[in-house]
Amino acid sequence: VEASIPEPQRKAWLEHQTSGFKDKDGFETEVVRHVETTLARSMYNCDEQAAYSACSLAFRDRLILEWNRTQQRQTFADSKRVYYLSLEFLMGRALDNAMLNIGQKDVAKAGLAELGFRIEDVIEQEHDAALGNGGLGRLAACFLDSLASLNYPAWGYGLRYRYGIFKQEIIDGYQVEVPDYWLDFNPWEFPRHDVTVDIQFYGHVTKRTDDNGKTIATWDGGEIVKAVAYDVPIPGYATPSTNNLRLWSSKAASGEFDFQKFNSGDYENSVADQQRAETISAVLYPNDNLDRGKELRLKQQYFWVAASLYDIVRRFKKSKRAWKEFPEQVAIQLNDTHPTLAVVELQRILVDLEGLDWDEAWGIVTNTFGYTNHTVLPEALEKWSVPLFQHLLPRHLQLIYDINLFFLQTVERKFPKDRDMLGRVSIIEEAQPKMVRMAHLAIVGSHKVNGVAELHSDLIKTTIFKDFVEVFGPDKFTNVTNGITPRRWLHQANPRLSELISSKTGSQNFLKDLTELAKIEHYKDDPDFRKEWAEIKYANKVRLAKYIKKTTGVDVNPSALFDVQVKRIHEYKRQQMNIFGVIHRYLTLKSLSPEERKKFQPKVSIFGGKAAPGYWMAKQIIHLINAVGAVVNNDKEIGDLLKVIFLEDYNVSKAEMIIPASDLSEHISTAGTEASGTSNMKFVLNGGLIIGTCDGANIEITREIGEQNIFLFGNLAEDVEDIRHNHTYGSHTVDPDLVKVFEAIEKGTFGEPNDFMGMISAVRDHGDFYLVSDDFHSYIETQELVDKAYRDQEGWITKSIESVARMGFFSSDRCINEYAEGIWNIEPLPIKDQ
Ligand code: CJB
Repeated sequence: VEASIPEPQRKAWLEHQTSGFKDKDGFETEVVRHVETTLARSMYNCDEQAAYSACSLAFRDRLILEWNRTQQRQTFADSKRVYYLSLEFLMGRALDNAMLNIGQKDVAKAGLAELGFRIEDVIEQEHDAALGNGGLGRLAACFLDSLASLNYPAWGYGLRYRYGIFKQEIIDGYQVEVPDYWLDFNPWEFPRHDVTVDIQFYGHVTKRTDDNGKTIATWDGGEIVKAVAYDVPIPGYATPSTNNLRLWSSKAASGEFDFQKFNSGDYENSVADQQRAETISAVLYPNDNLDRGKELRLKQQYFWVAASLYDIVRRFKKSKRAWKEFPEQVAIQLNDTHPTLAVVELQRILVDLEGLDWDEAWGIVTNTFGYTNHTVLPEALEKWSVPLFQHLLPRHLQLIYDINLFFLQTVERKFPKDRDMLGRVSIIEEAQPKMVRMAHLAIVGSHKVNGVAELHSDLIKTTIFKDFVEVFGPDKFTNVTNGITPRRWLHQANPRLSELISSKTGSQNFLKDLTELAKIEHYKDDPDFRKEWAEIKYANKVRLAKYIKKTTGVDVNPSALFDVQVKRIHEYKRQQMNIFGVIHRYLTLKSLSPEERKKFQPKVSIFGGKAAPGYWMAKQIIHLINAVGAVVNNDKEIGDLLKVIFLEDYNVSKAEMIIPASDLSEHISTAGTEASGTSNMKFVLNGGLIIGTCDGANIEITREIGEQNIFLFGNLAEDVEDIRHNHTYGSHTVDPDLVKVFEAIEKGTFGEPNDFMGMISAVRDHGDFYLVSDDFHSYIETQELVDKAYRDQEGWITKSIESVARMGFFSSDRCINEYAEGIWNIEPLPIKDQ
């Protein structure tokens, strides 16, 4: 029975609800109310944690109202929606973002101050929502911000992991992983116990022929797990639009443990079913750019995809439209290949459950999906074994075989007798055991495939997906260069810089249209502006220096050049080259006389990032960085000339503090390996310069800001293959400066040399796959150019201002508009007065 809506009461109540607080008193009243009632505490016993909780609940109340209105508006408009399917959403903290997007941080600051709290301390209480590994997950979070800010009708779908990415501790110089249980108190999610979907695994398929001679497949038996929806409101910036991120949590279908087993004394097994079911959404796999092929991961993928599609189809069916209109109402974006099963699941729903013809169903499917590729690294391309599929998802495997058959038939028509081509493009790899190539399935099942930066989109067309360009033609493949949200990565992370920019551009509109940054270039020679610019950077460095002192005990001089590399630790990202460079710098300093040393540019080398728990080489890199720090930081001769810092547990909220404090950041991947990079954009947007290779978005950043404002070095992507070939078949000599670095390590300068031999022999004895030695000389030379440029502080400030002014292109708003127009074919929903 549905309650009839008491319209007058509802209206009367809503009239009193505005989307913001009237003033600081209004805000305080709400905080006090939440402390005293929701939290059942007294204001006399309200600590920072309680203040955080109450403040979040007060803002959450504002969000919910707009969230409801947005959903009603979208339902009423009945226009096309986009669904962003991502296994990762690296959201970070929500409160600061909510306050800024609603536009009432000032009110909260004043209100909290009156209640006896500093807003910064309150914000710091929040645990990061860390449901992602790195760039791919953070990109999804930036996209949600832009989708809401631009008023697109959009939903995110993901998994509600009980444990996000592990917390990293550094103990005796080694990484130790600690579980990240983040759900103790999370005011930003709403359990929807009434929104559940039963998800089937295992079982068997039977086929029969109906009266019309049509084959009907039914999938029976196996195991059922329940998916429960948890909704997270996503506020847009300076708009009432508040979108929804729906995360699925797994539960045993019965929801209860087995009392019979319990009563008969079988305590352990009585909860086993429940625990097994809950395991599905228990933990985020902590690998970045690596596919491990674990059964539970495939279970996660199907669980999330099936629940999301059920939800999407249920919403579509309410509109009572014909199936052929599905792609006019629904766009689904596959964030990497992780959700590719959605292609098969939609075909299954349409053919097996809704009775559509194969071809009609397949037309709907391919017009619905778009696929984004984020990497060309072979070890990251997902493959699942056919026997595993057969066991876990028997009907889906049949459908994949049929999809593949029809696809290969079209290929054969186009390329008769080219058996090699058929083998190369097949969705099934003929190996032992056979494997399902998820990227091939994603390409075949989508109408558009995009890379994430120009170079990367070209590379996928000429290397890993070359054959598909021949099969489908070039128009199916496109580029959408990544972007970042300026709300979090400028306004929130660097409030003073944001304030200075708005004072010169005349408003905060640059946060909605980042190309307005261009206006600040007029002020690049204005002495007051330049002074304020430099002071802001310095203040951000002082803040980071204090944090370094607090967390590592090391004193660093804020006037030194802060050189930062923070990102996941990976051989292709080449943190090893950076630390070898630091050792080279240390050896050079040691060889100089005290007089000569005085001329040297003081530097703080700052590292941060997690290694996947099973990635031995990445862990060795972390260990070497810490070992070098332990020696260099305690060398009295060196003092402030060089410090080496490893910041523990790099995450989104730490990035918000570190990025605005950098003078120089390192984006030094082997050319052709980093698809885009997005932190490069964040650093430049905050006035830091870059040392980098001609890789990913570095290339487009250079085009926008000008070659004079970036320090590029190293071999080009087009030459990498030949160089590698030479390493294997030609002569391979290690760069002489790098030899000296290796000798120092081997002498025991940084502790037990055996601890670091893996890194050395990868370069010296195992083909130097990442071209560390080939690029080392050019890297060192370019670092010398950096030192020289930094000594000319005035010149440096000009570079910094020019760079920021020219970063307008890299907003995720531009990026989302490109997806909307070129891939999703959706329009923003206008906001009218309600
Ligand atoms: N990326 O973070 C990941 N994980 C992967 O498994 C594959 C790629 C990154 O995606 C970012 C967003 O597109 C890119 O900027 C970055 O270069 C890429 O490594």
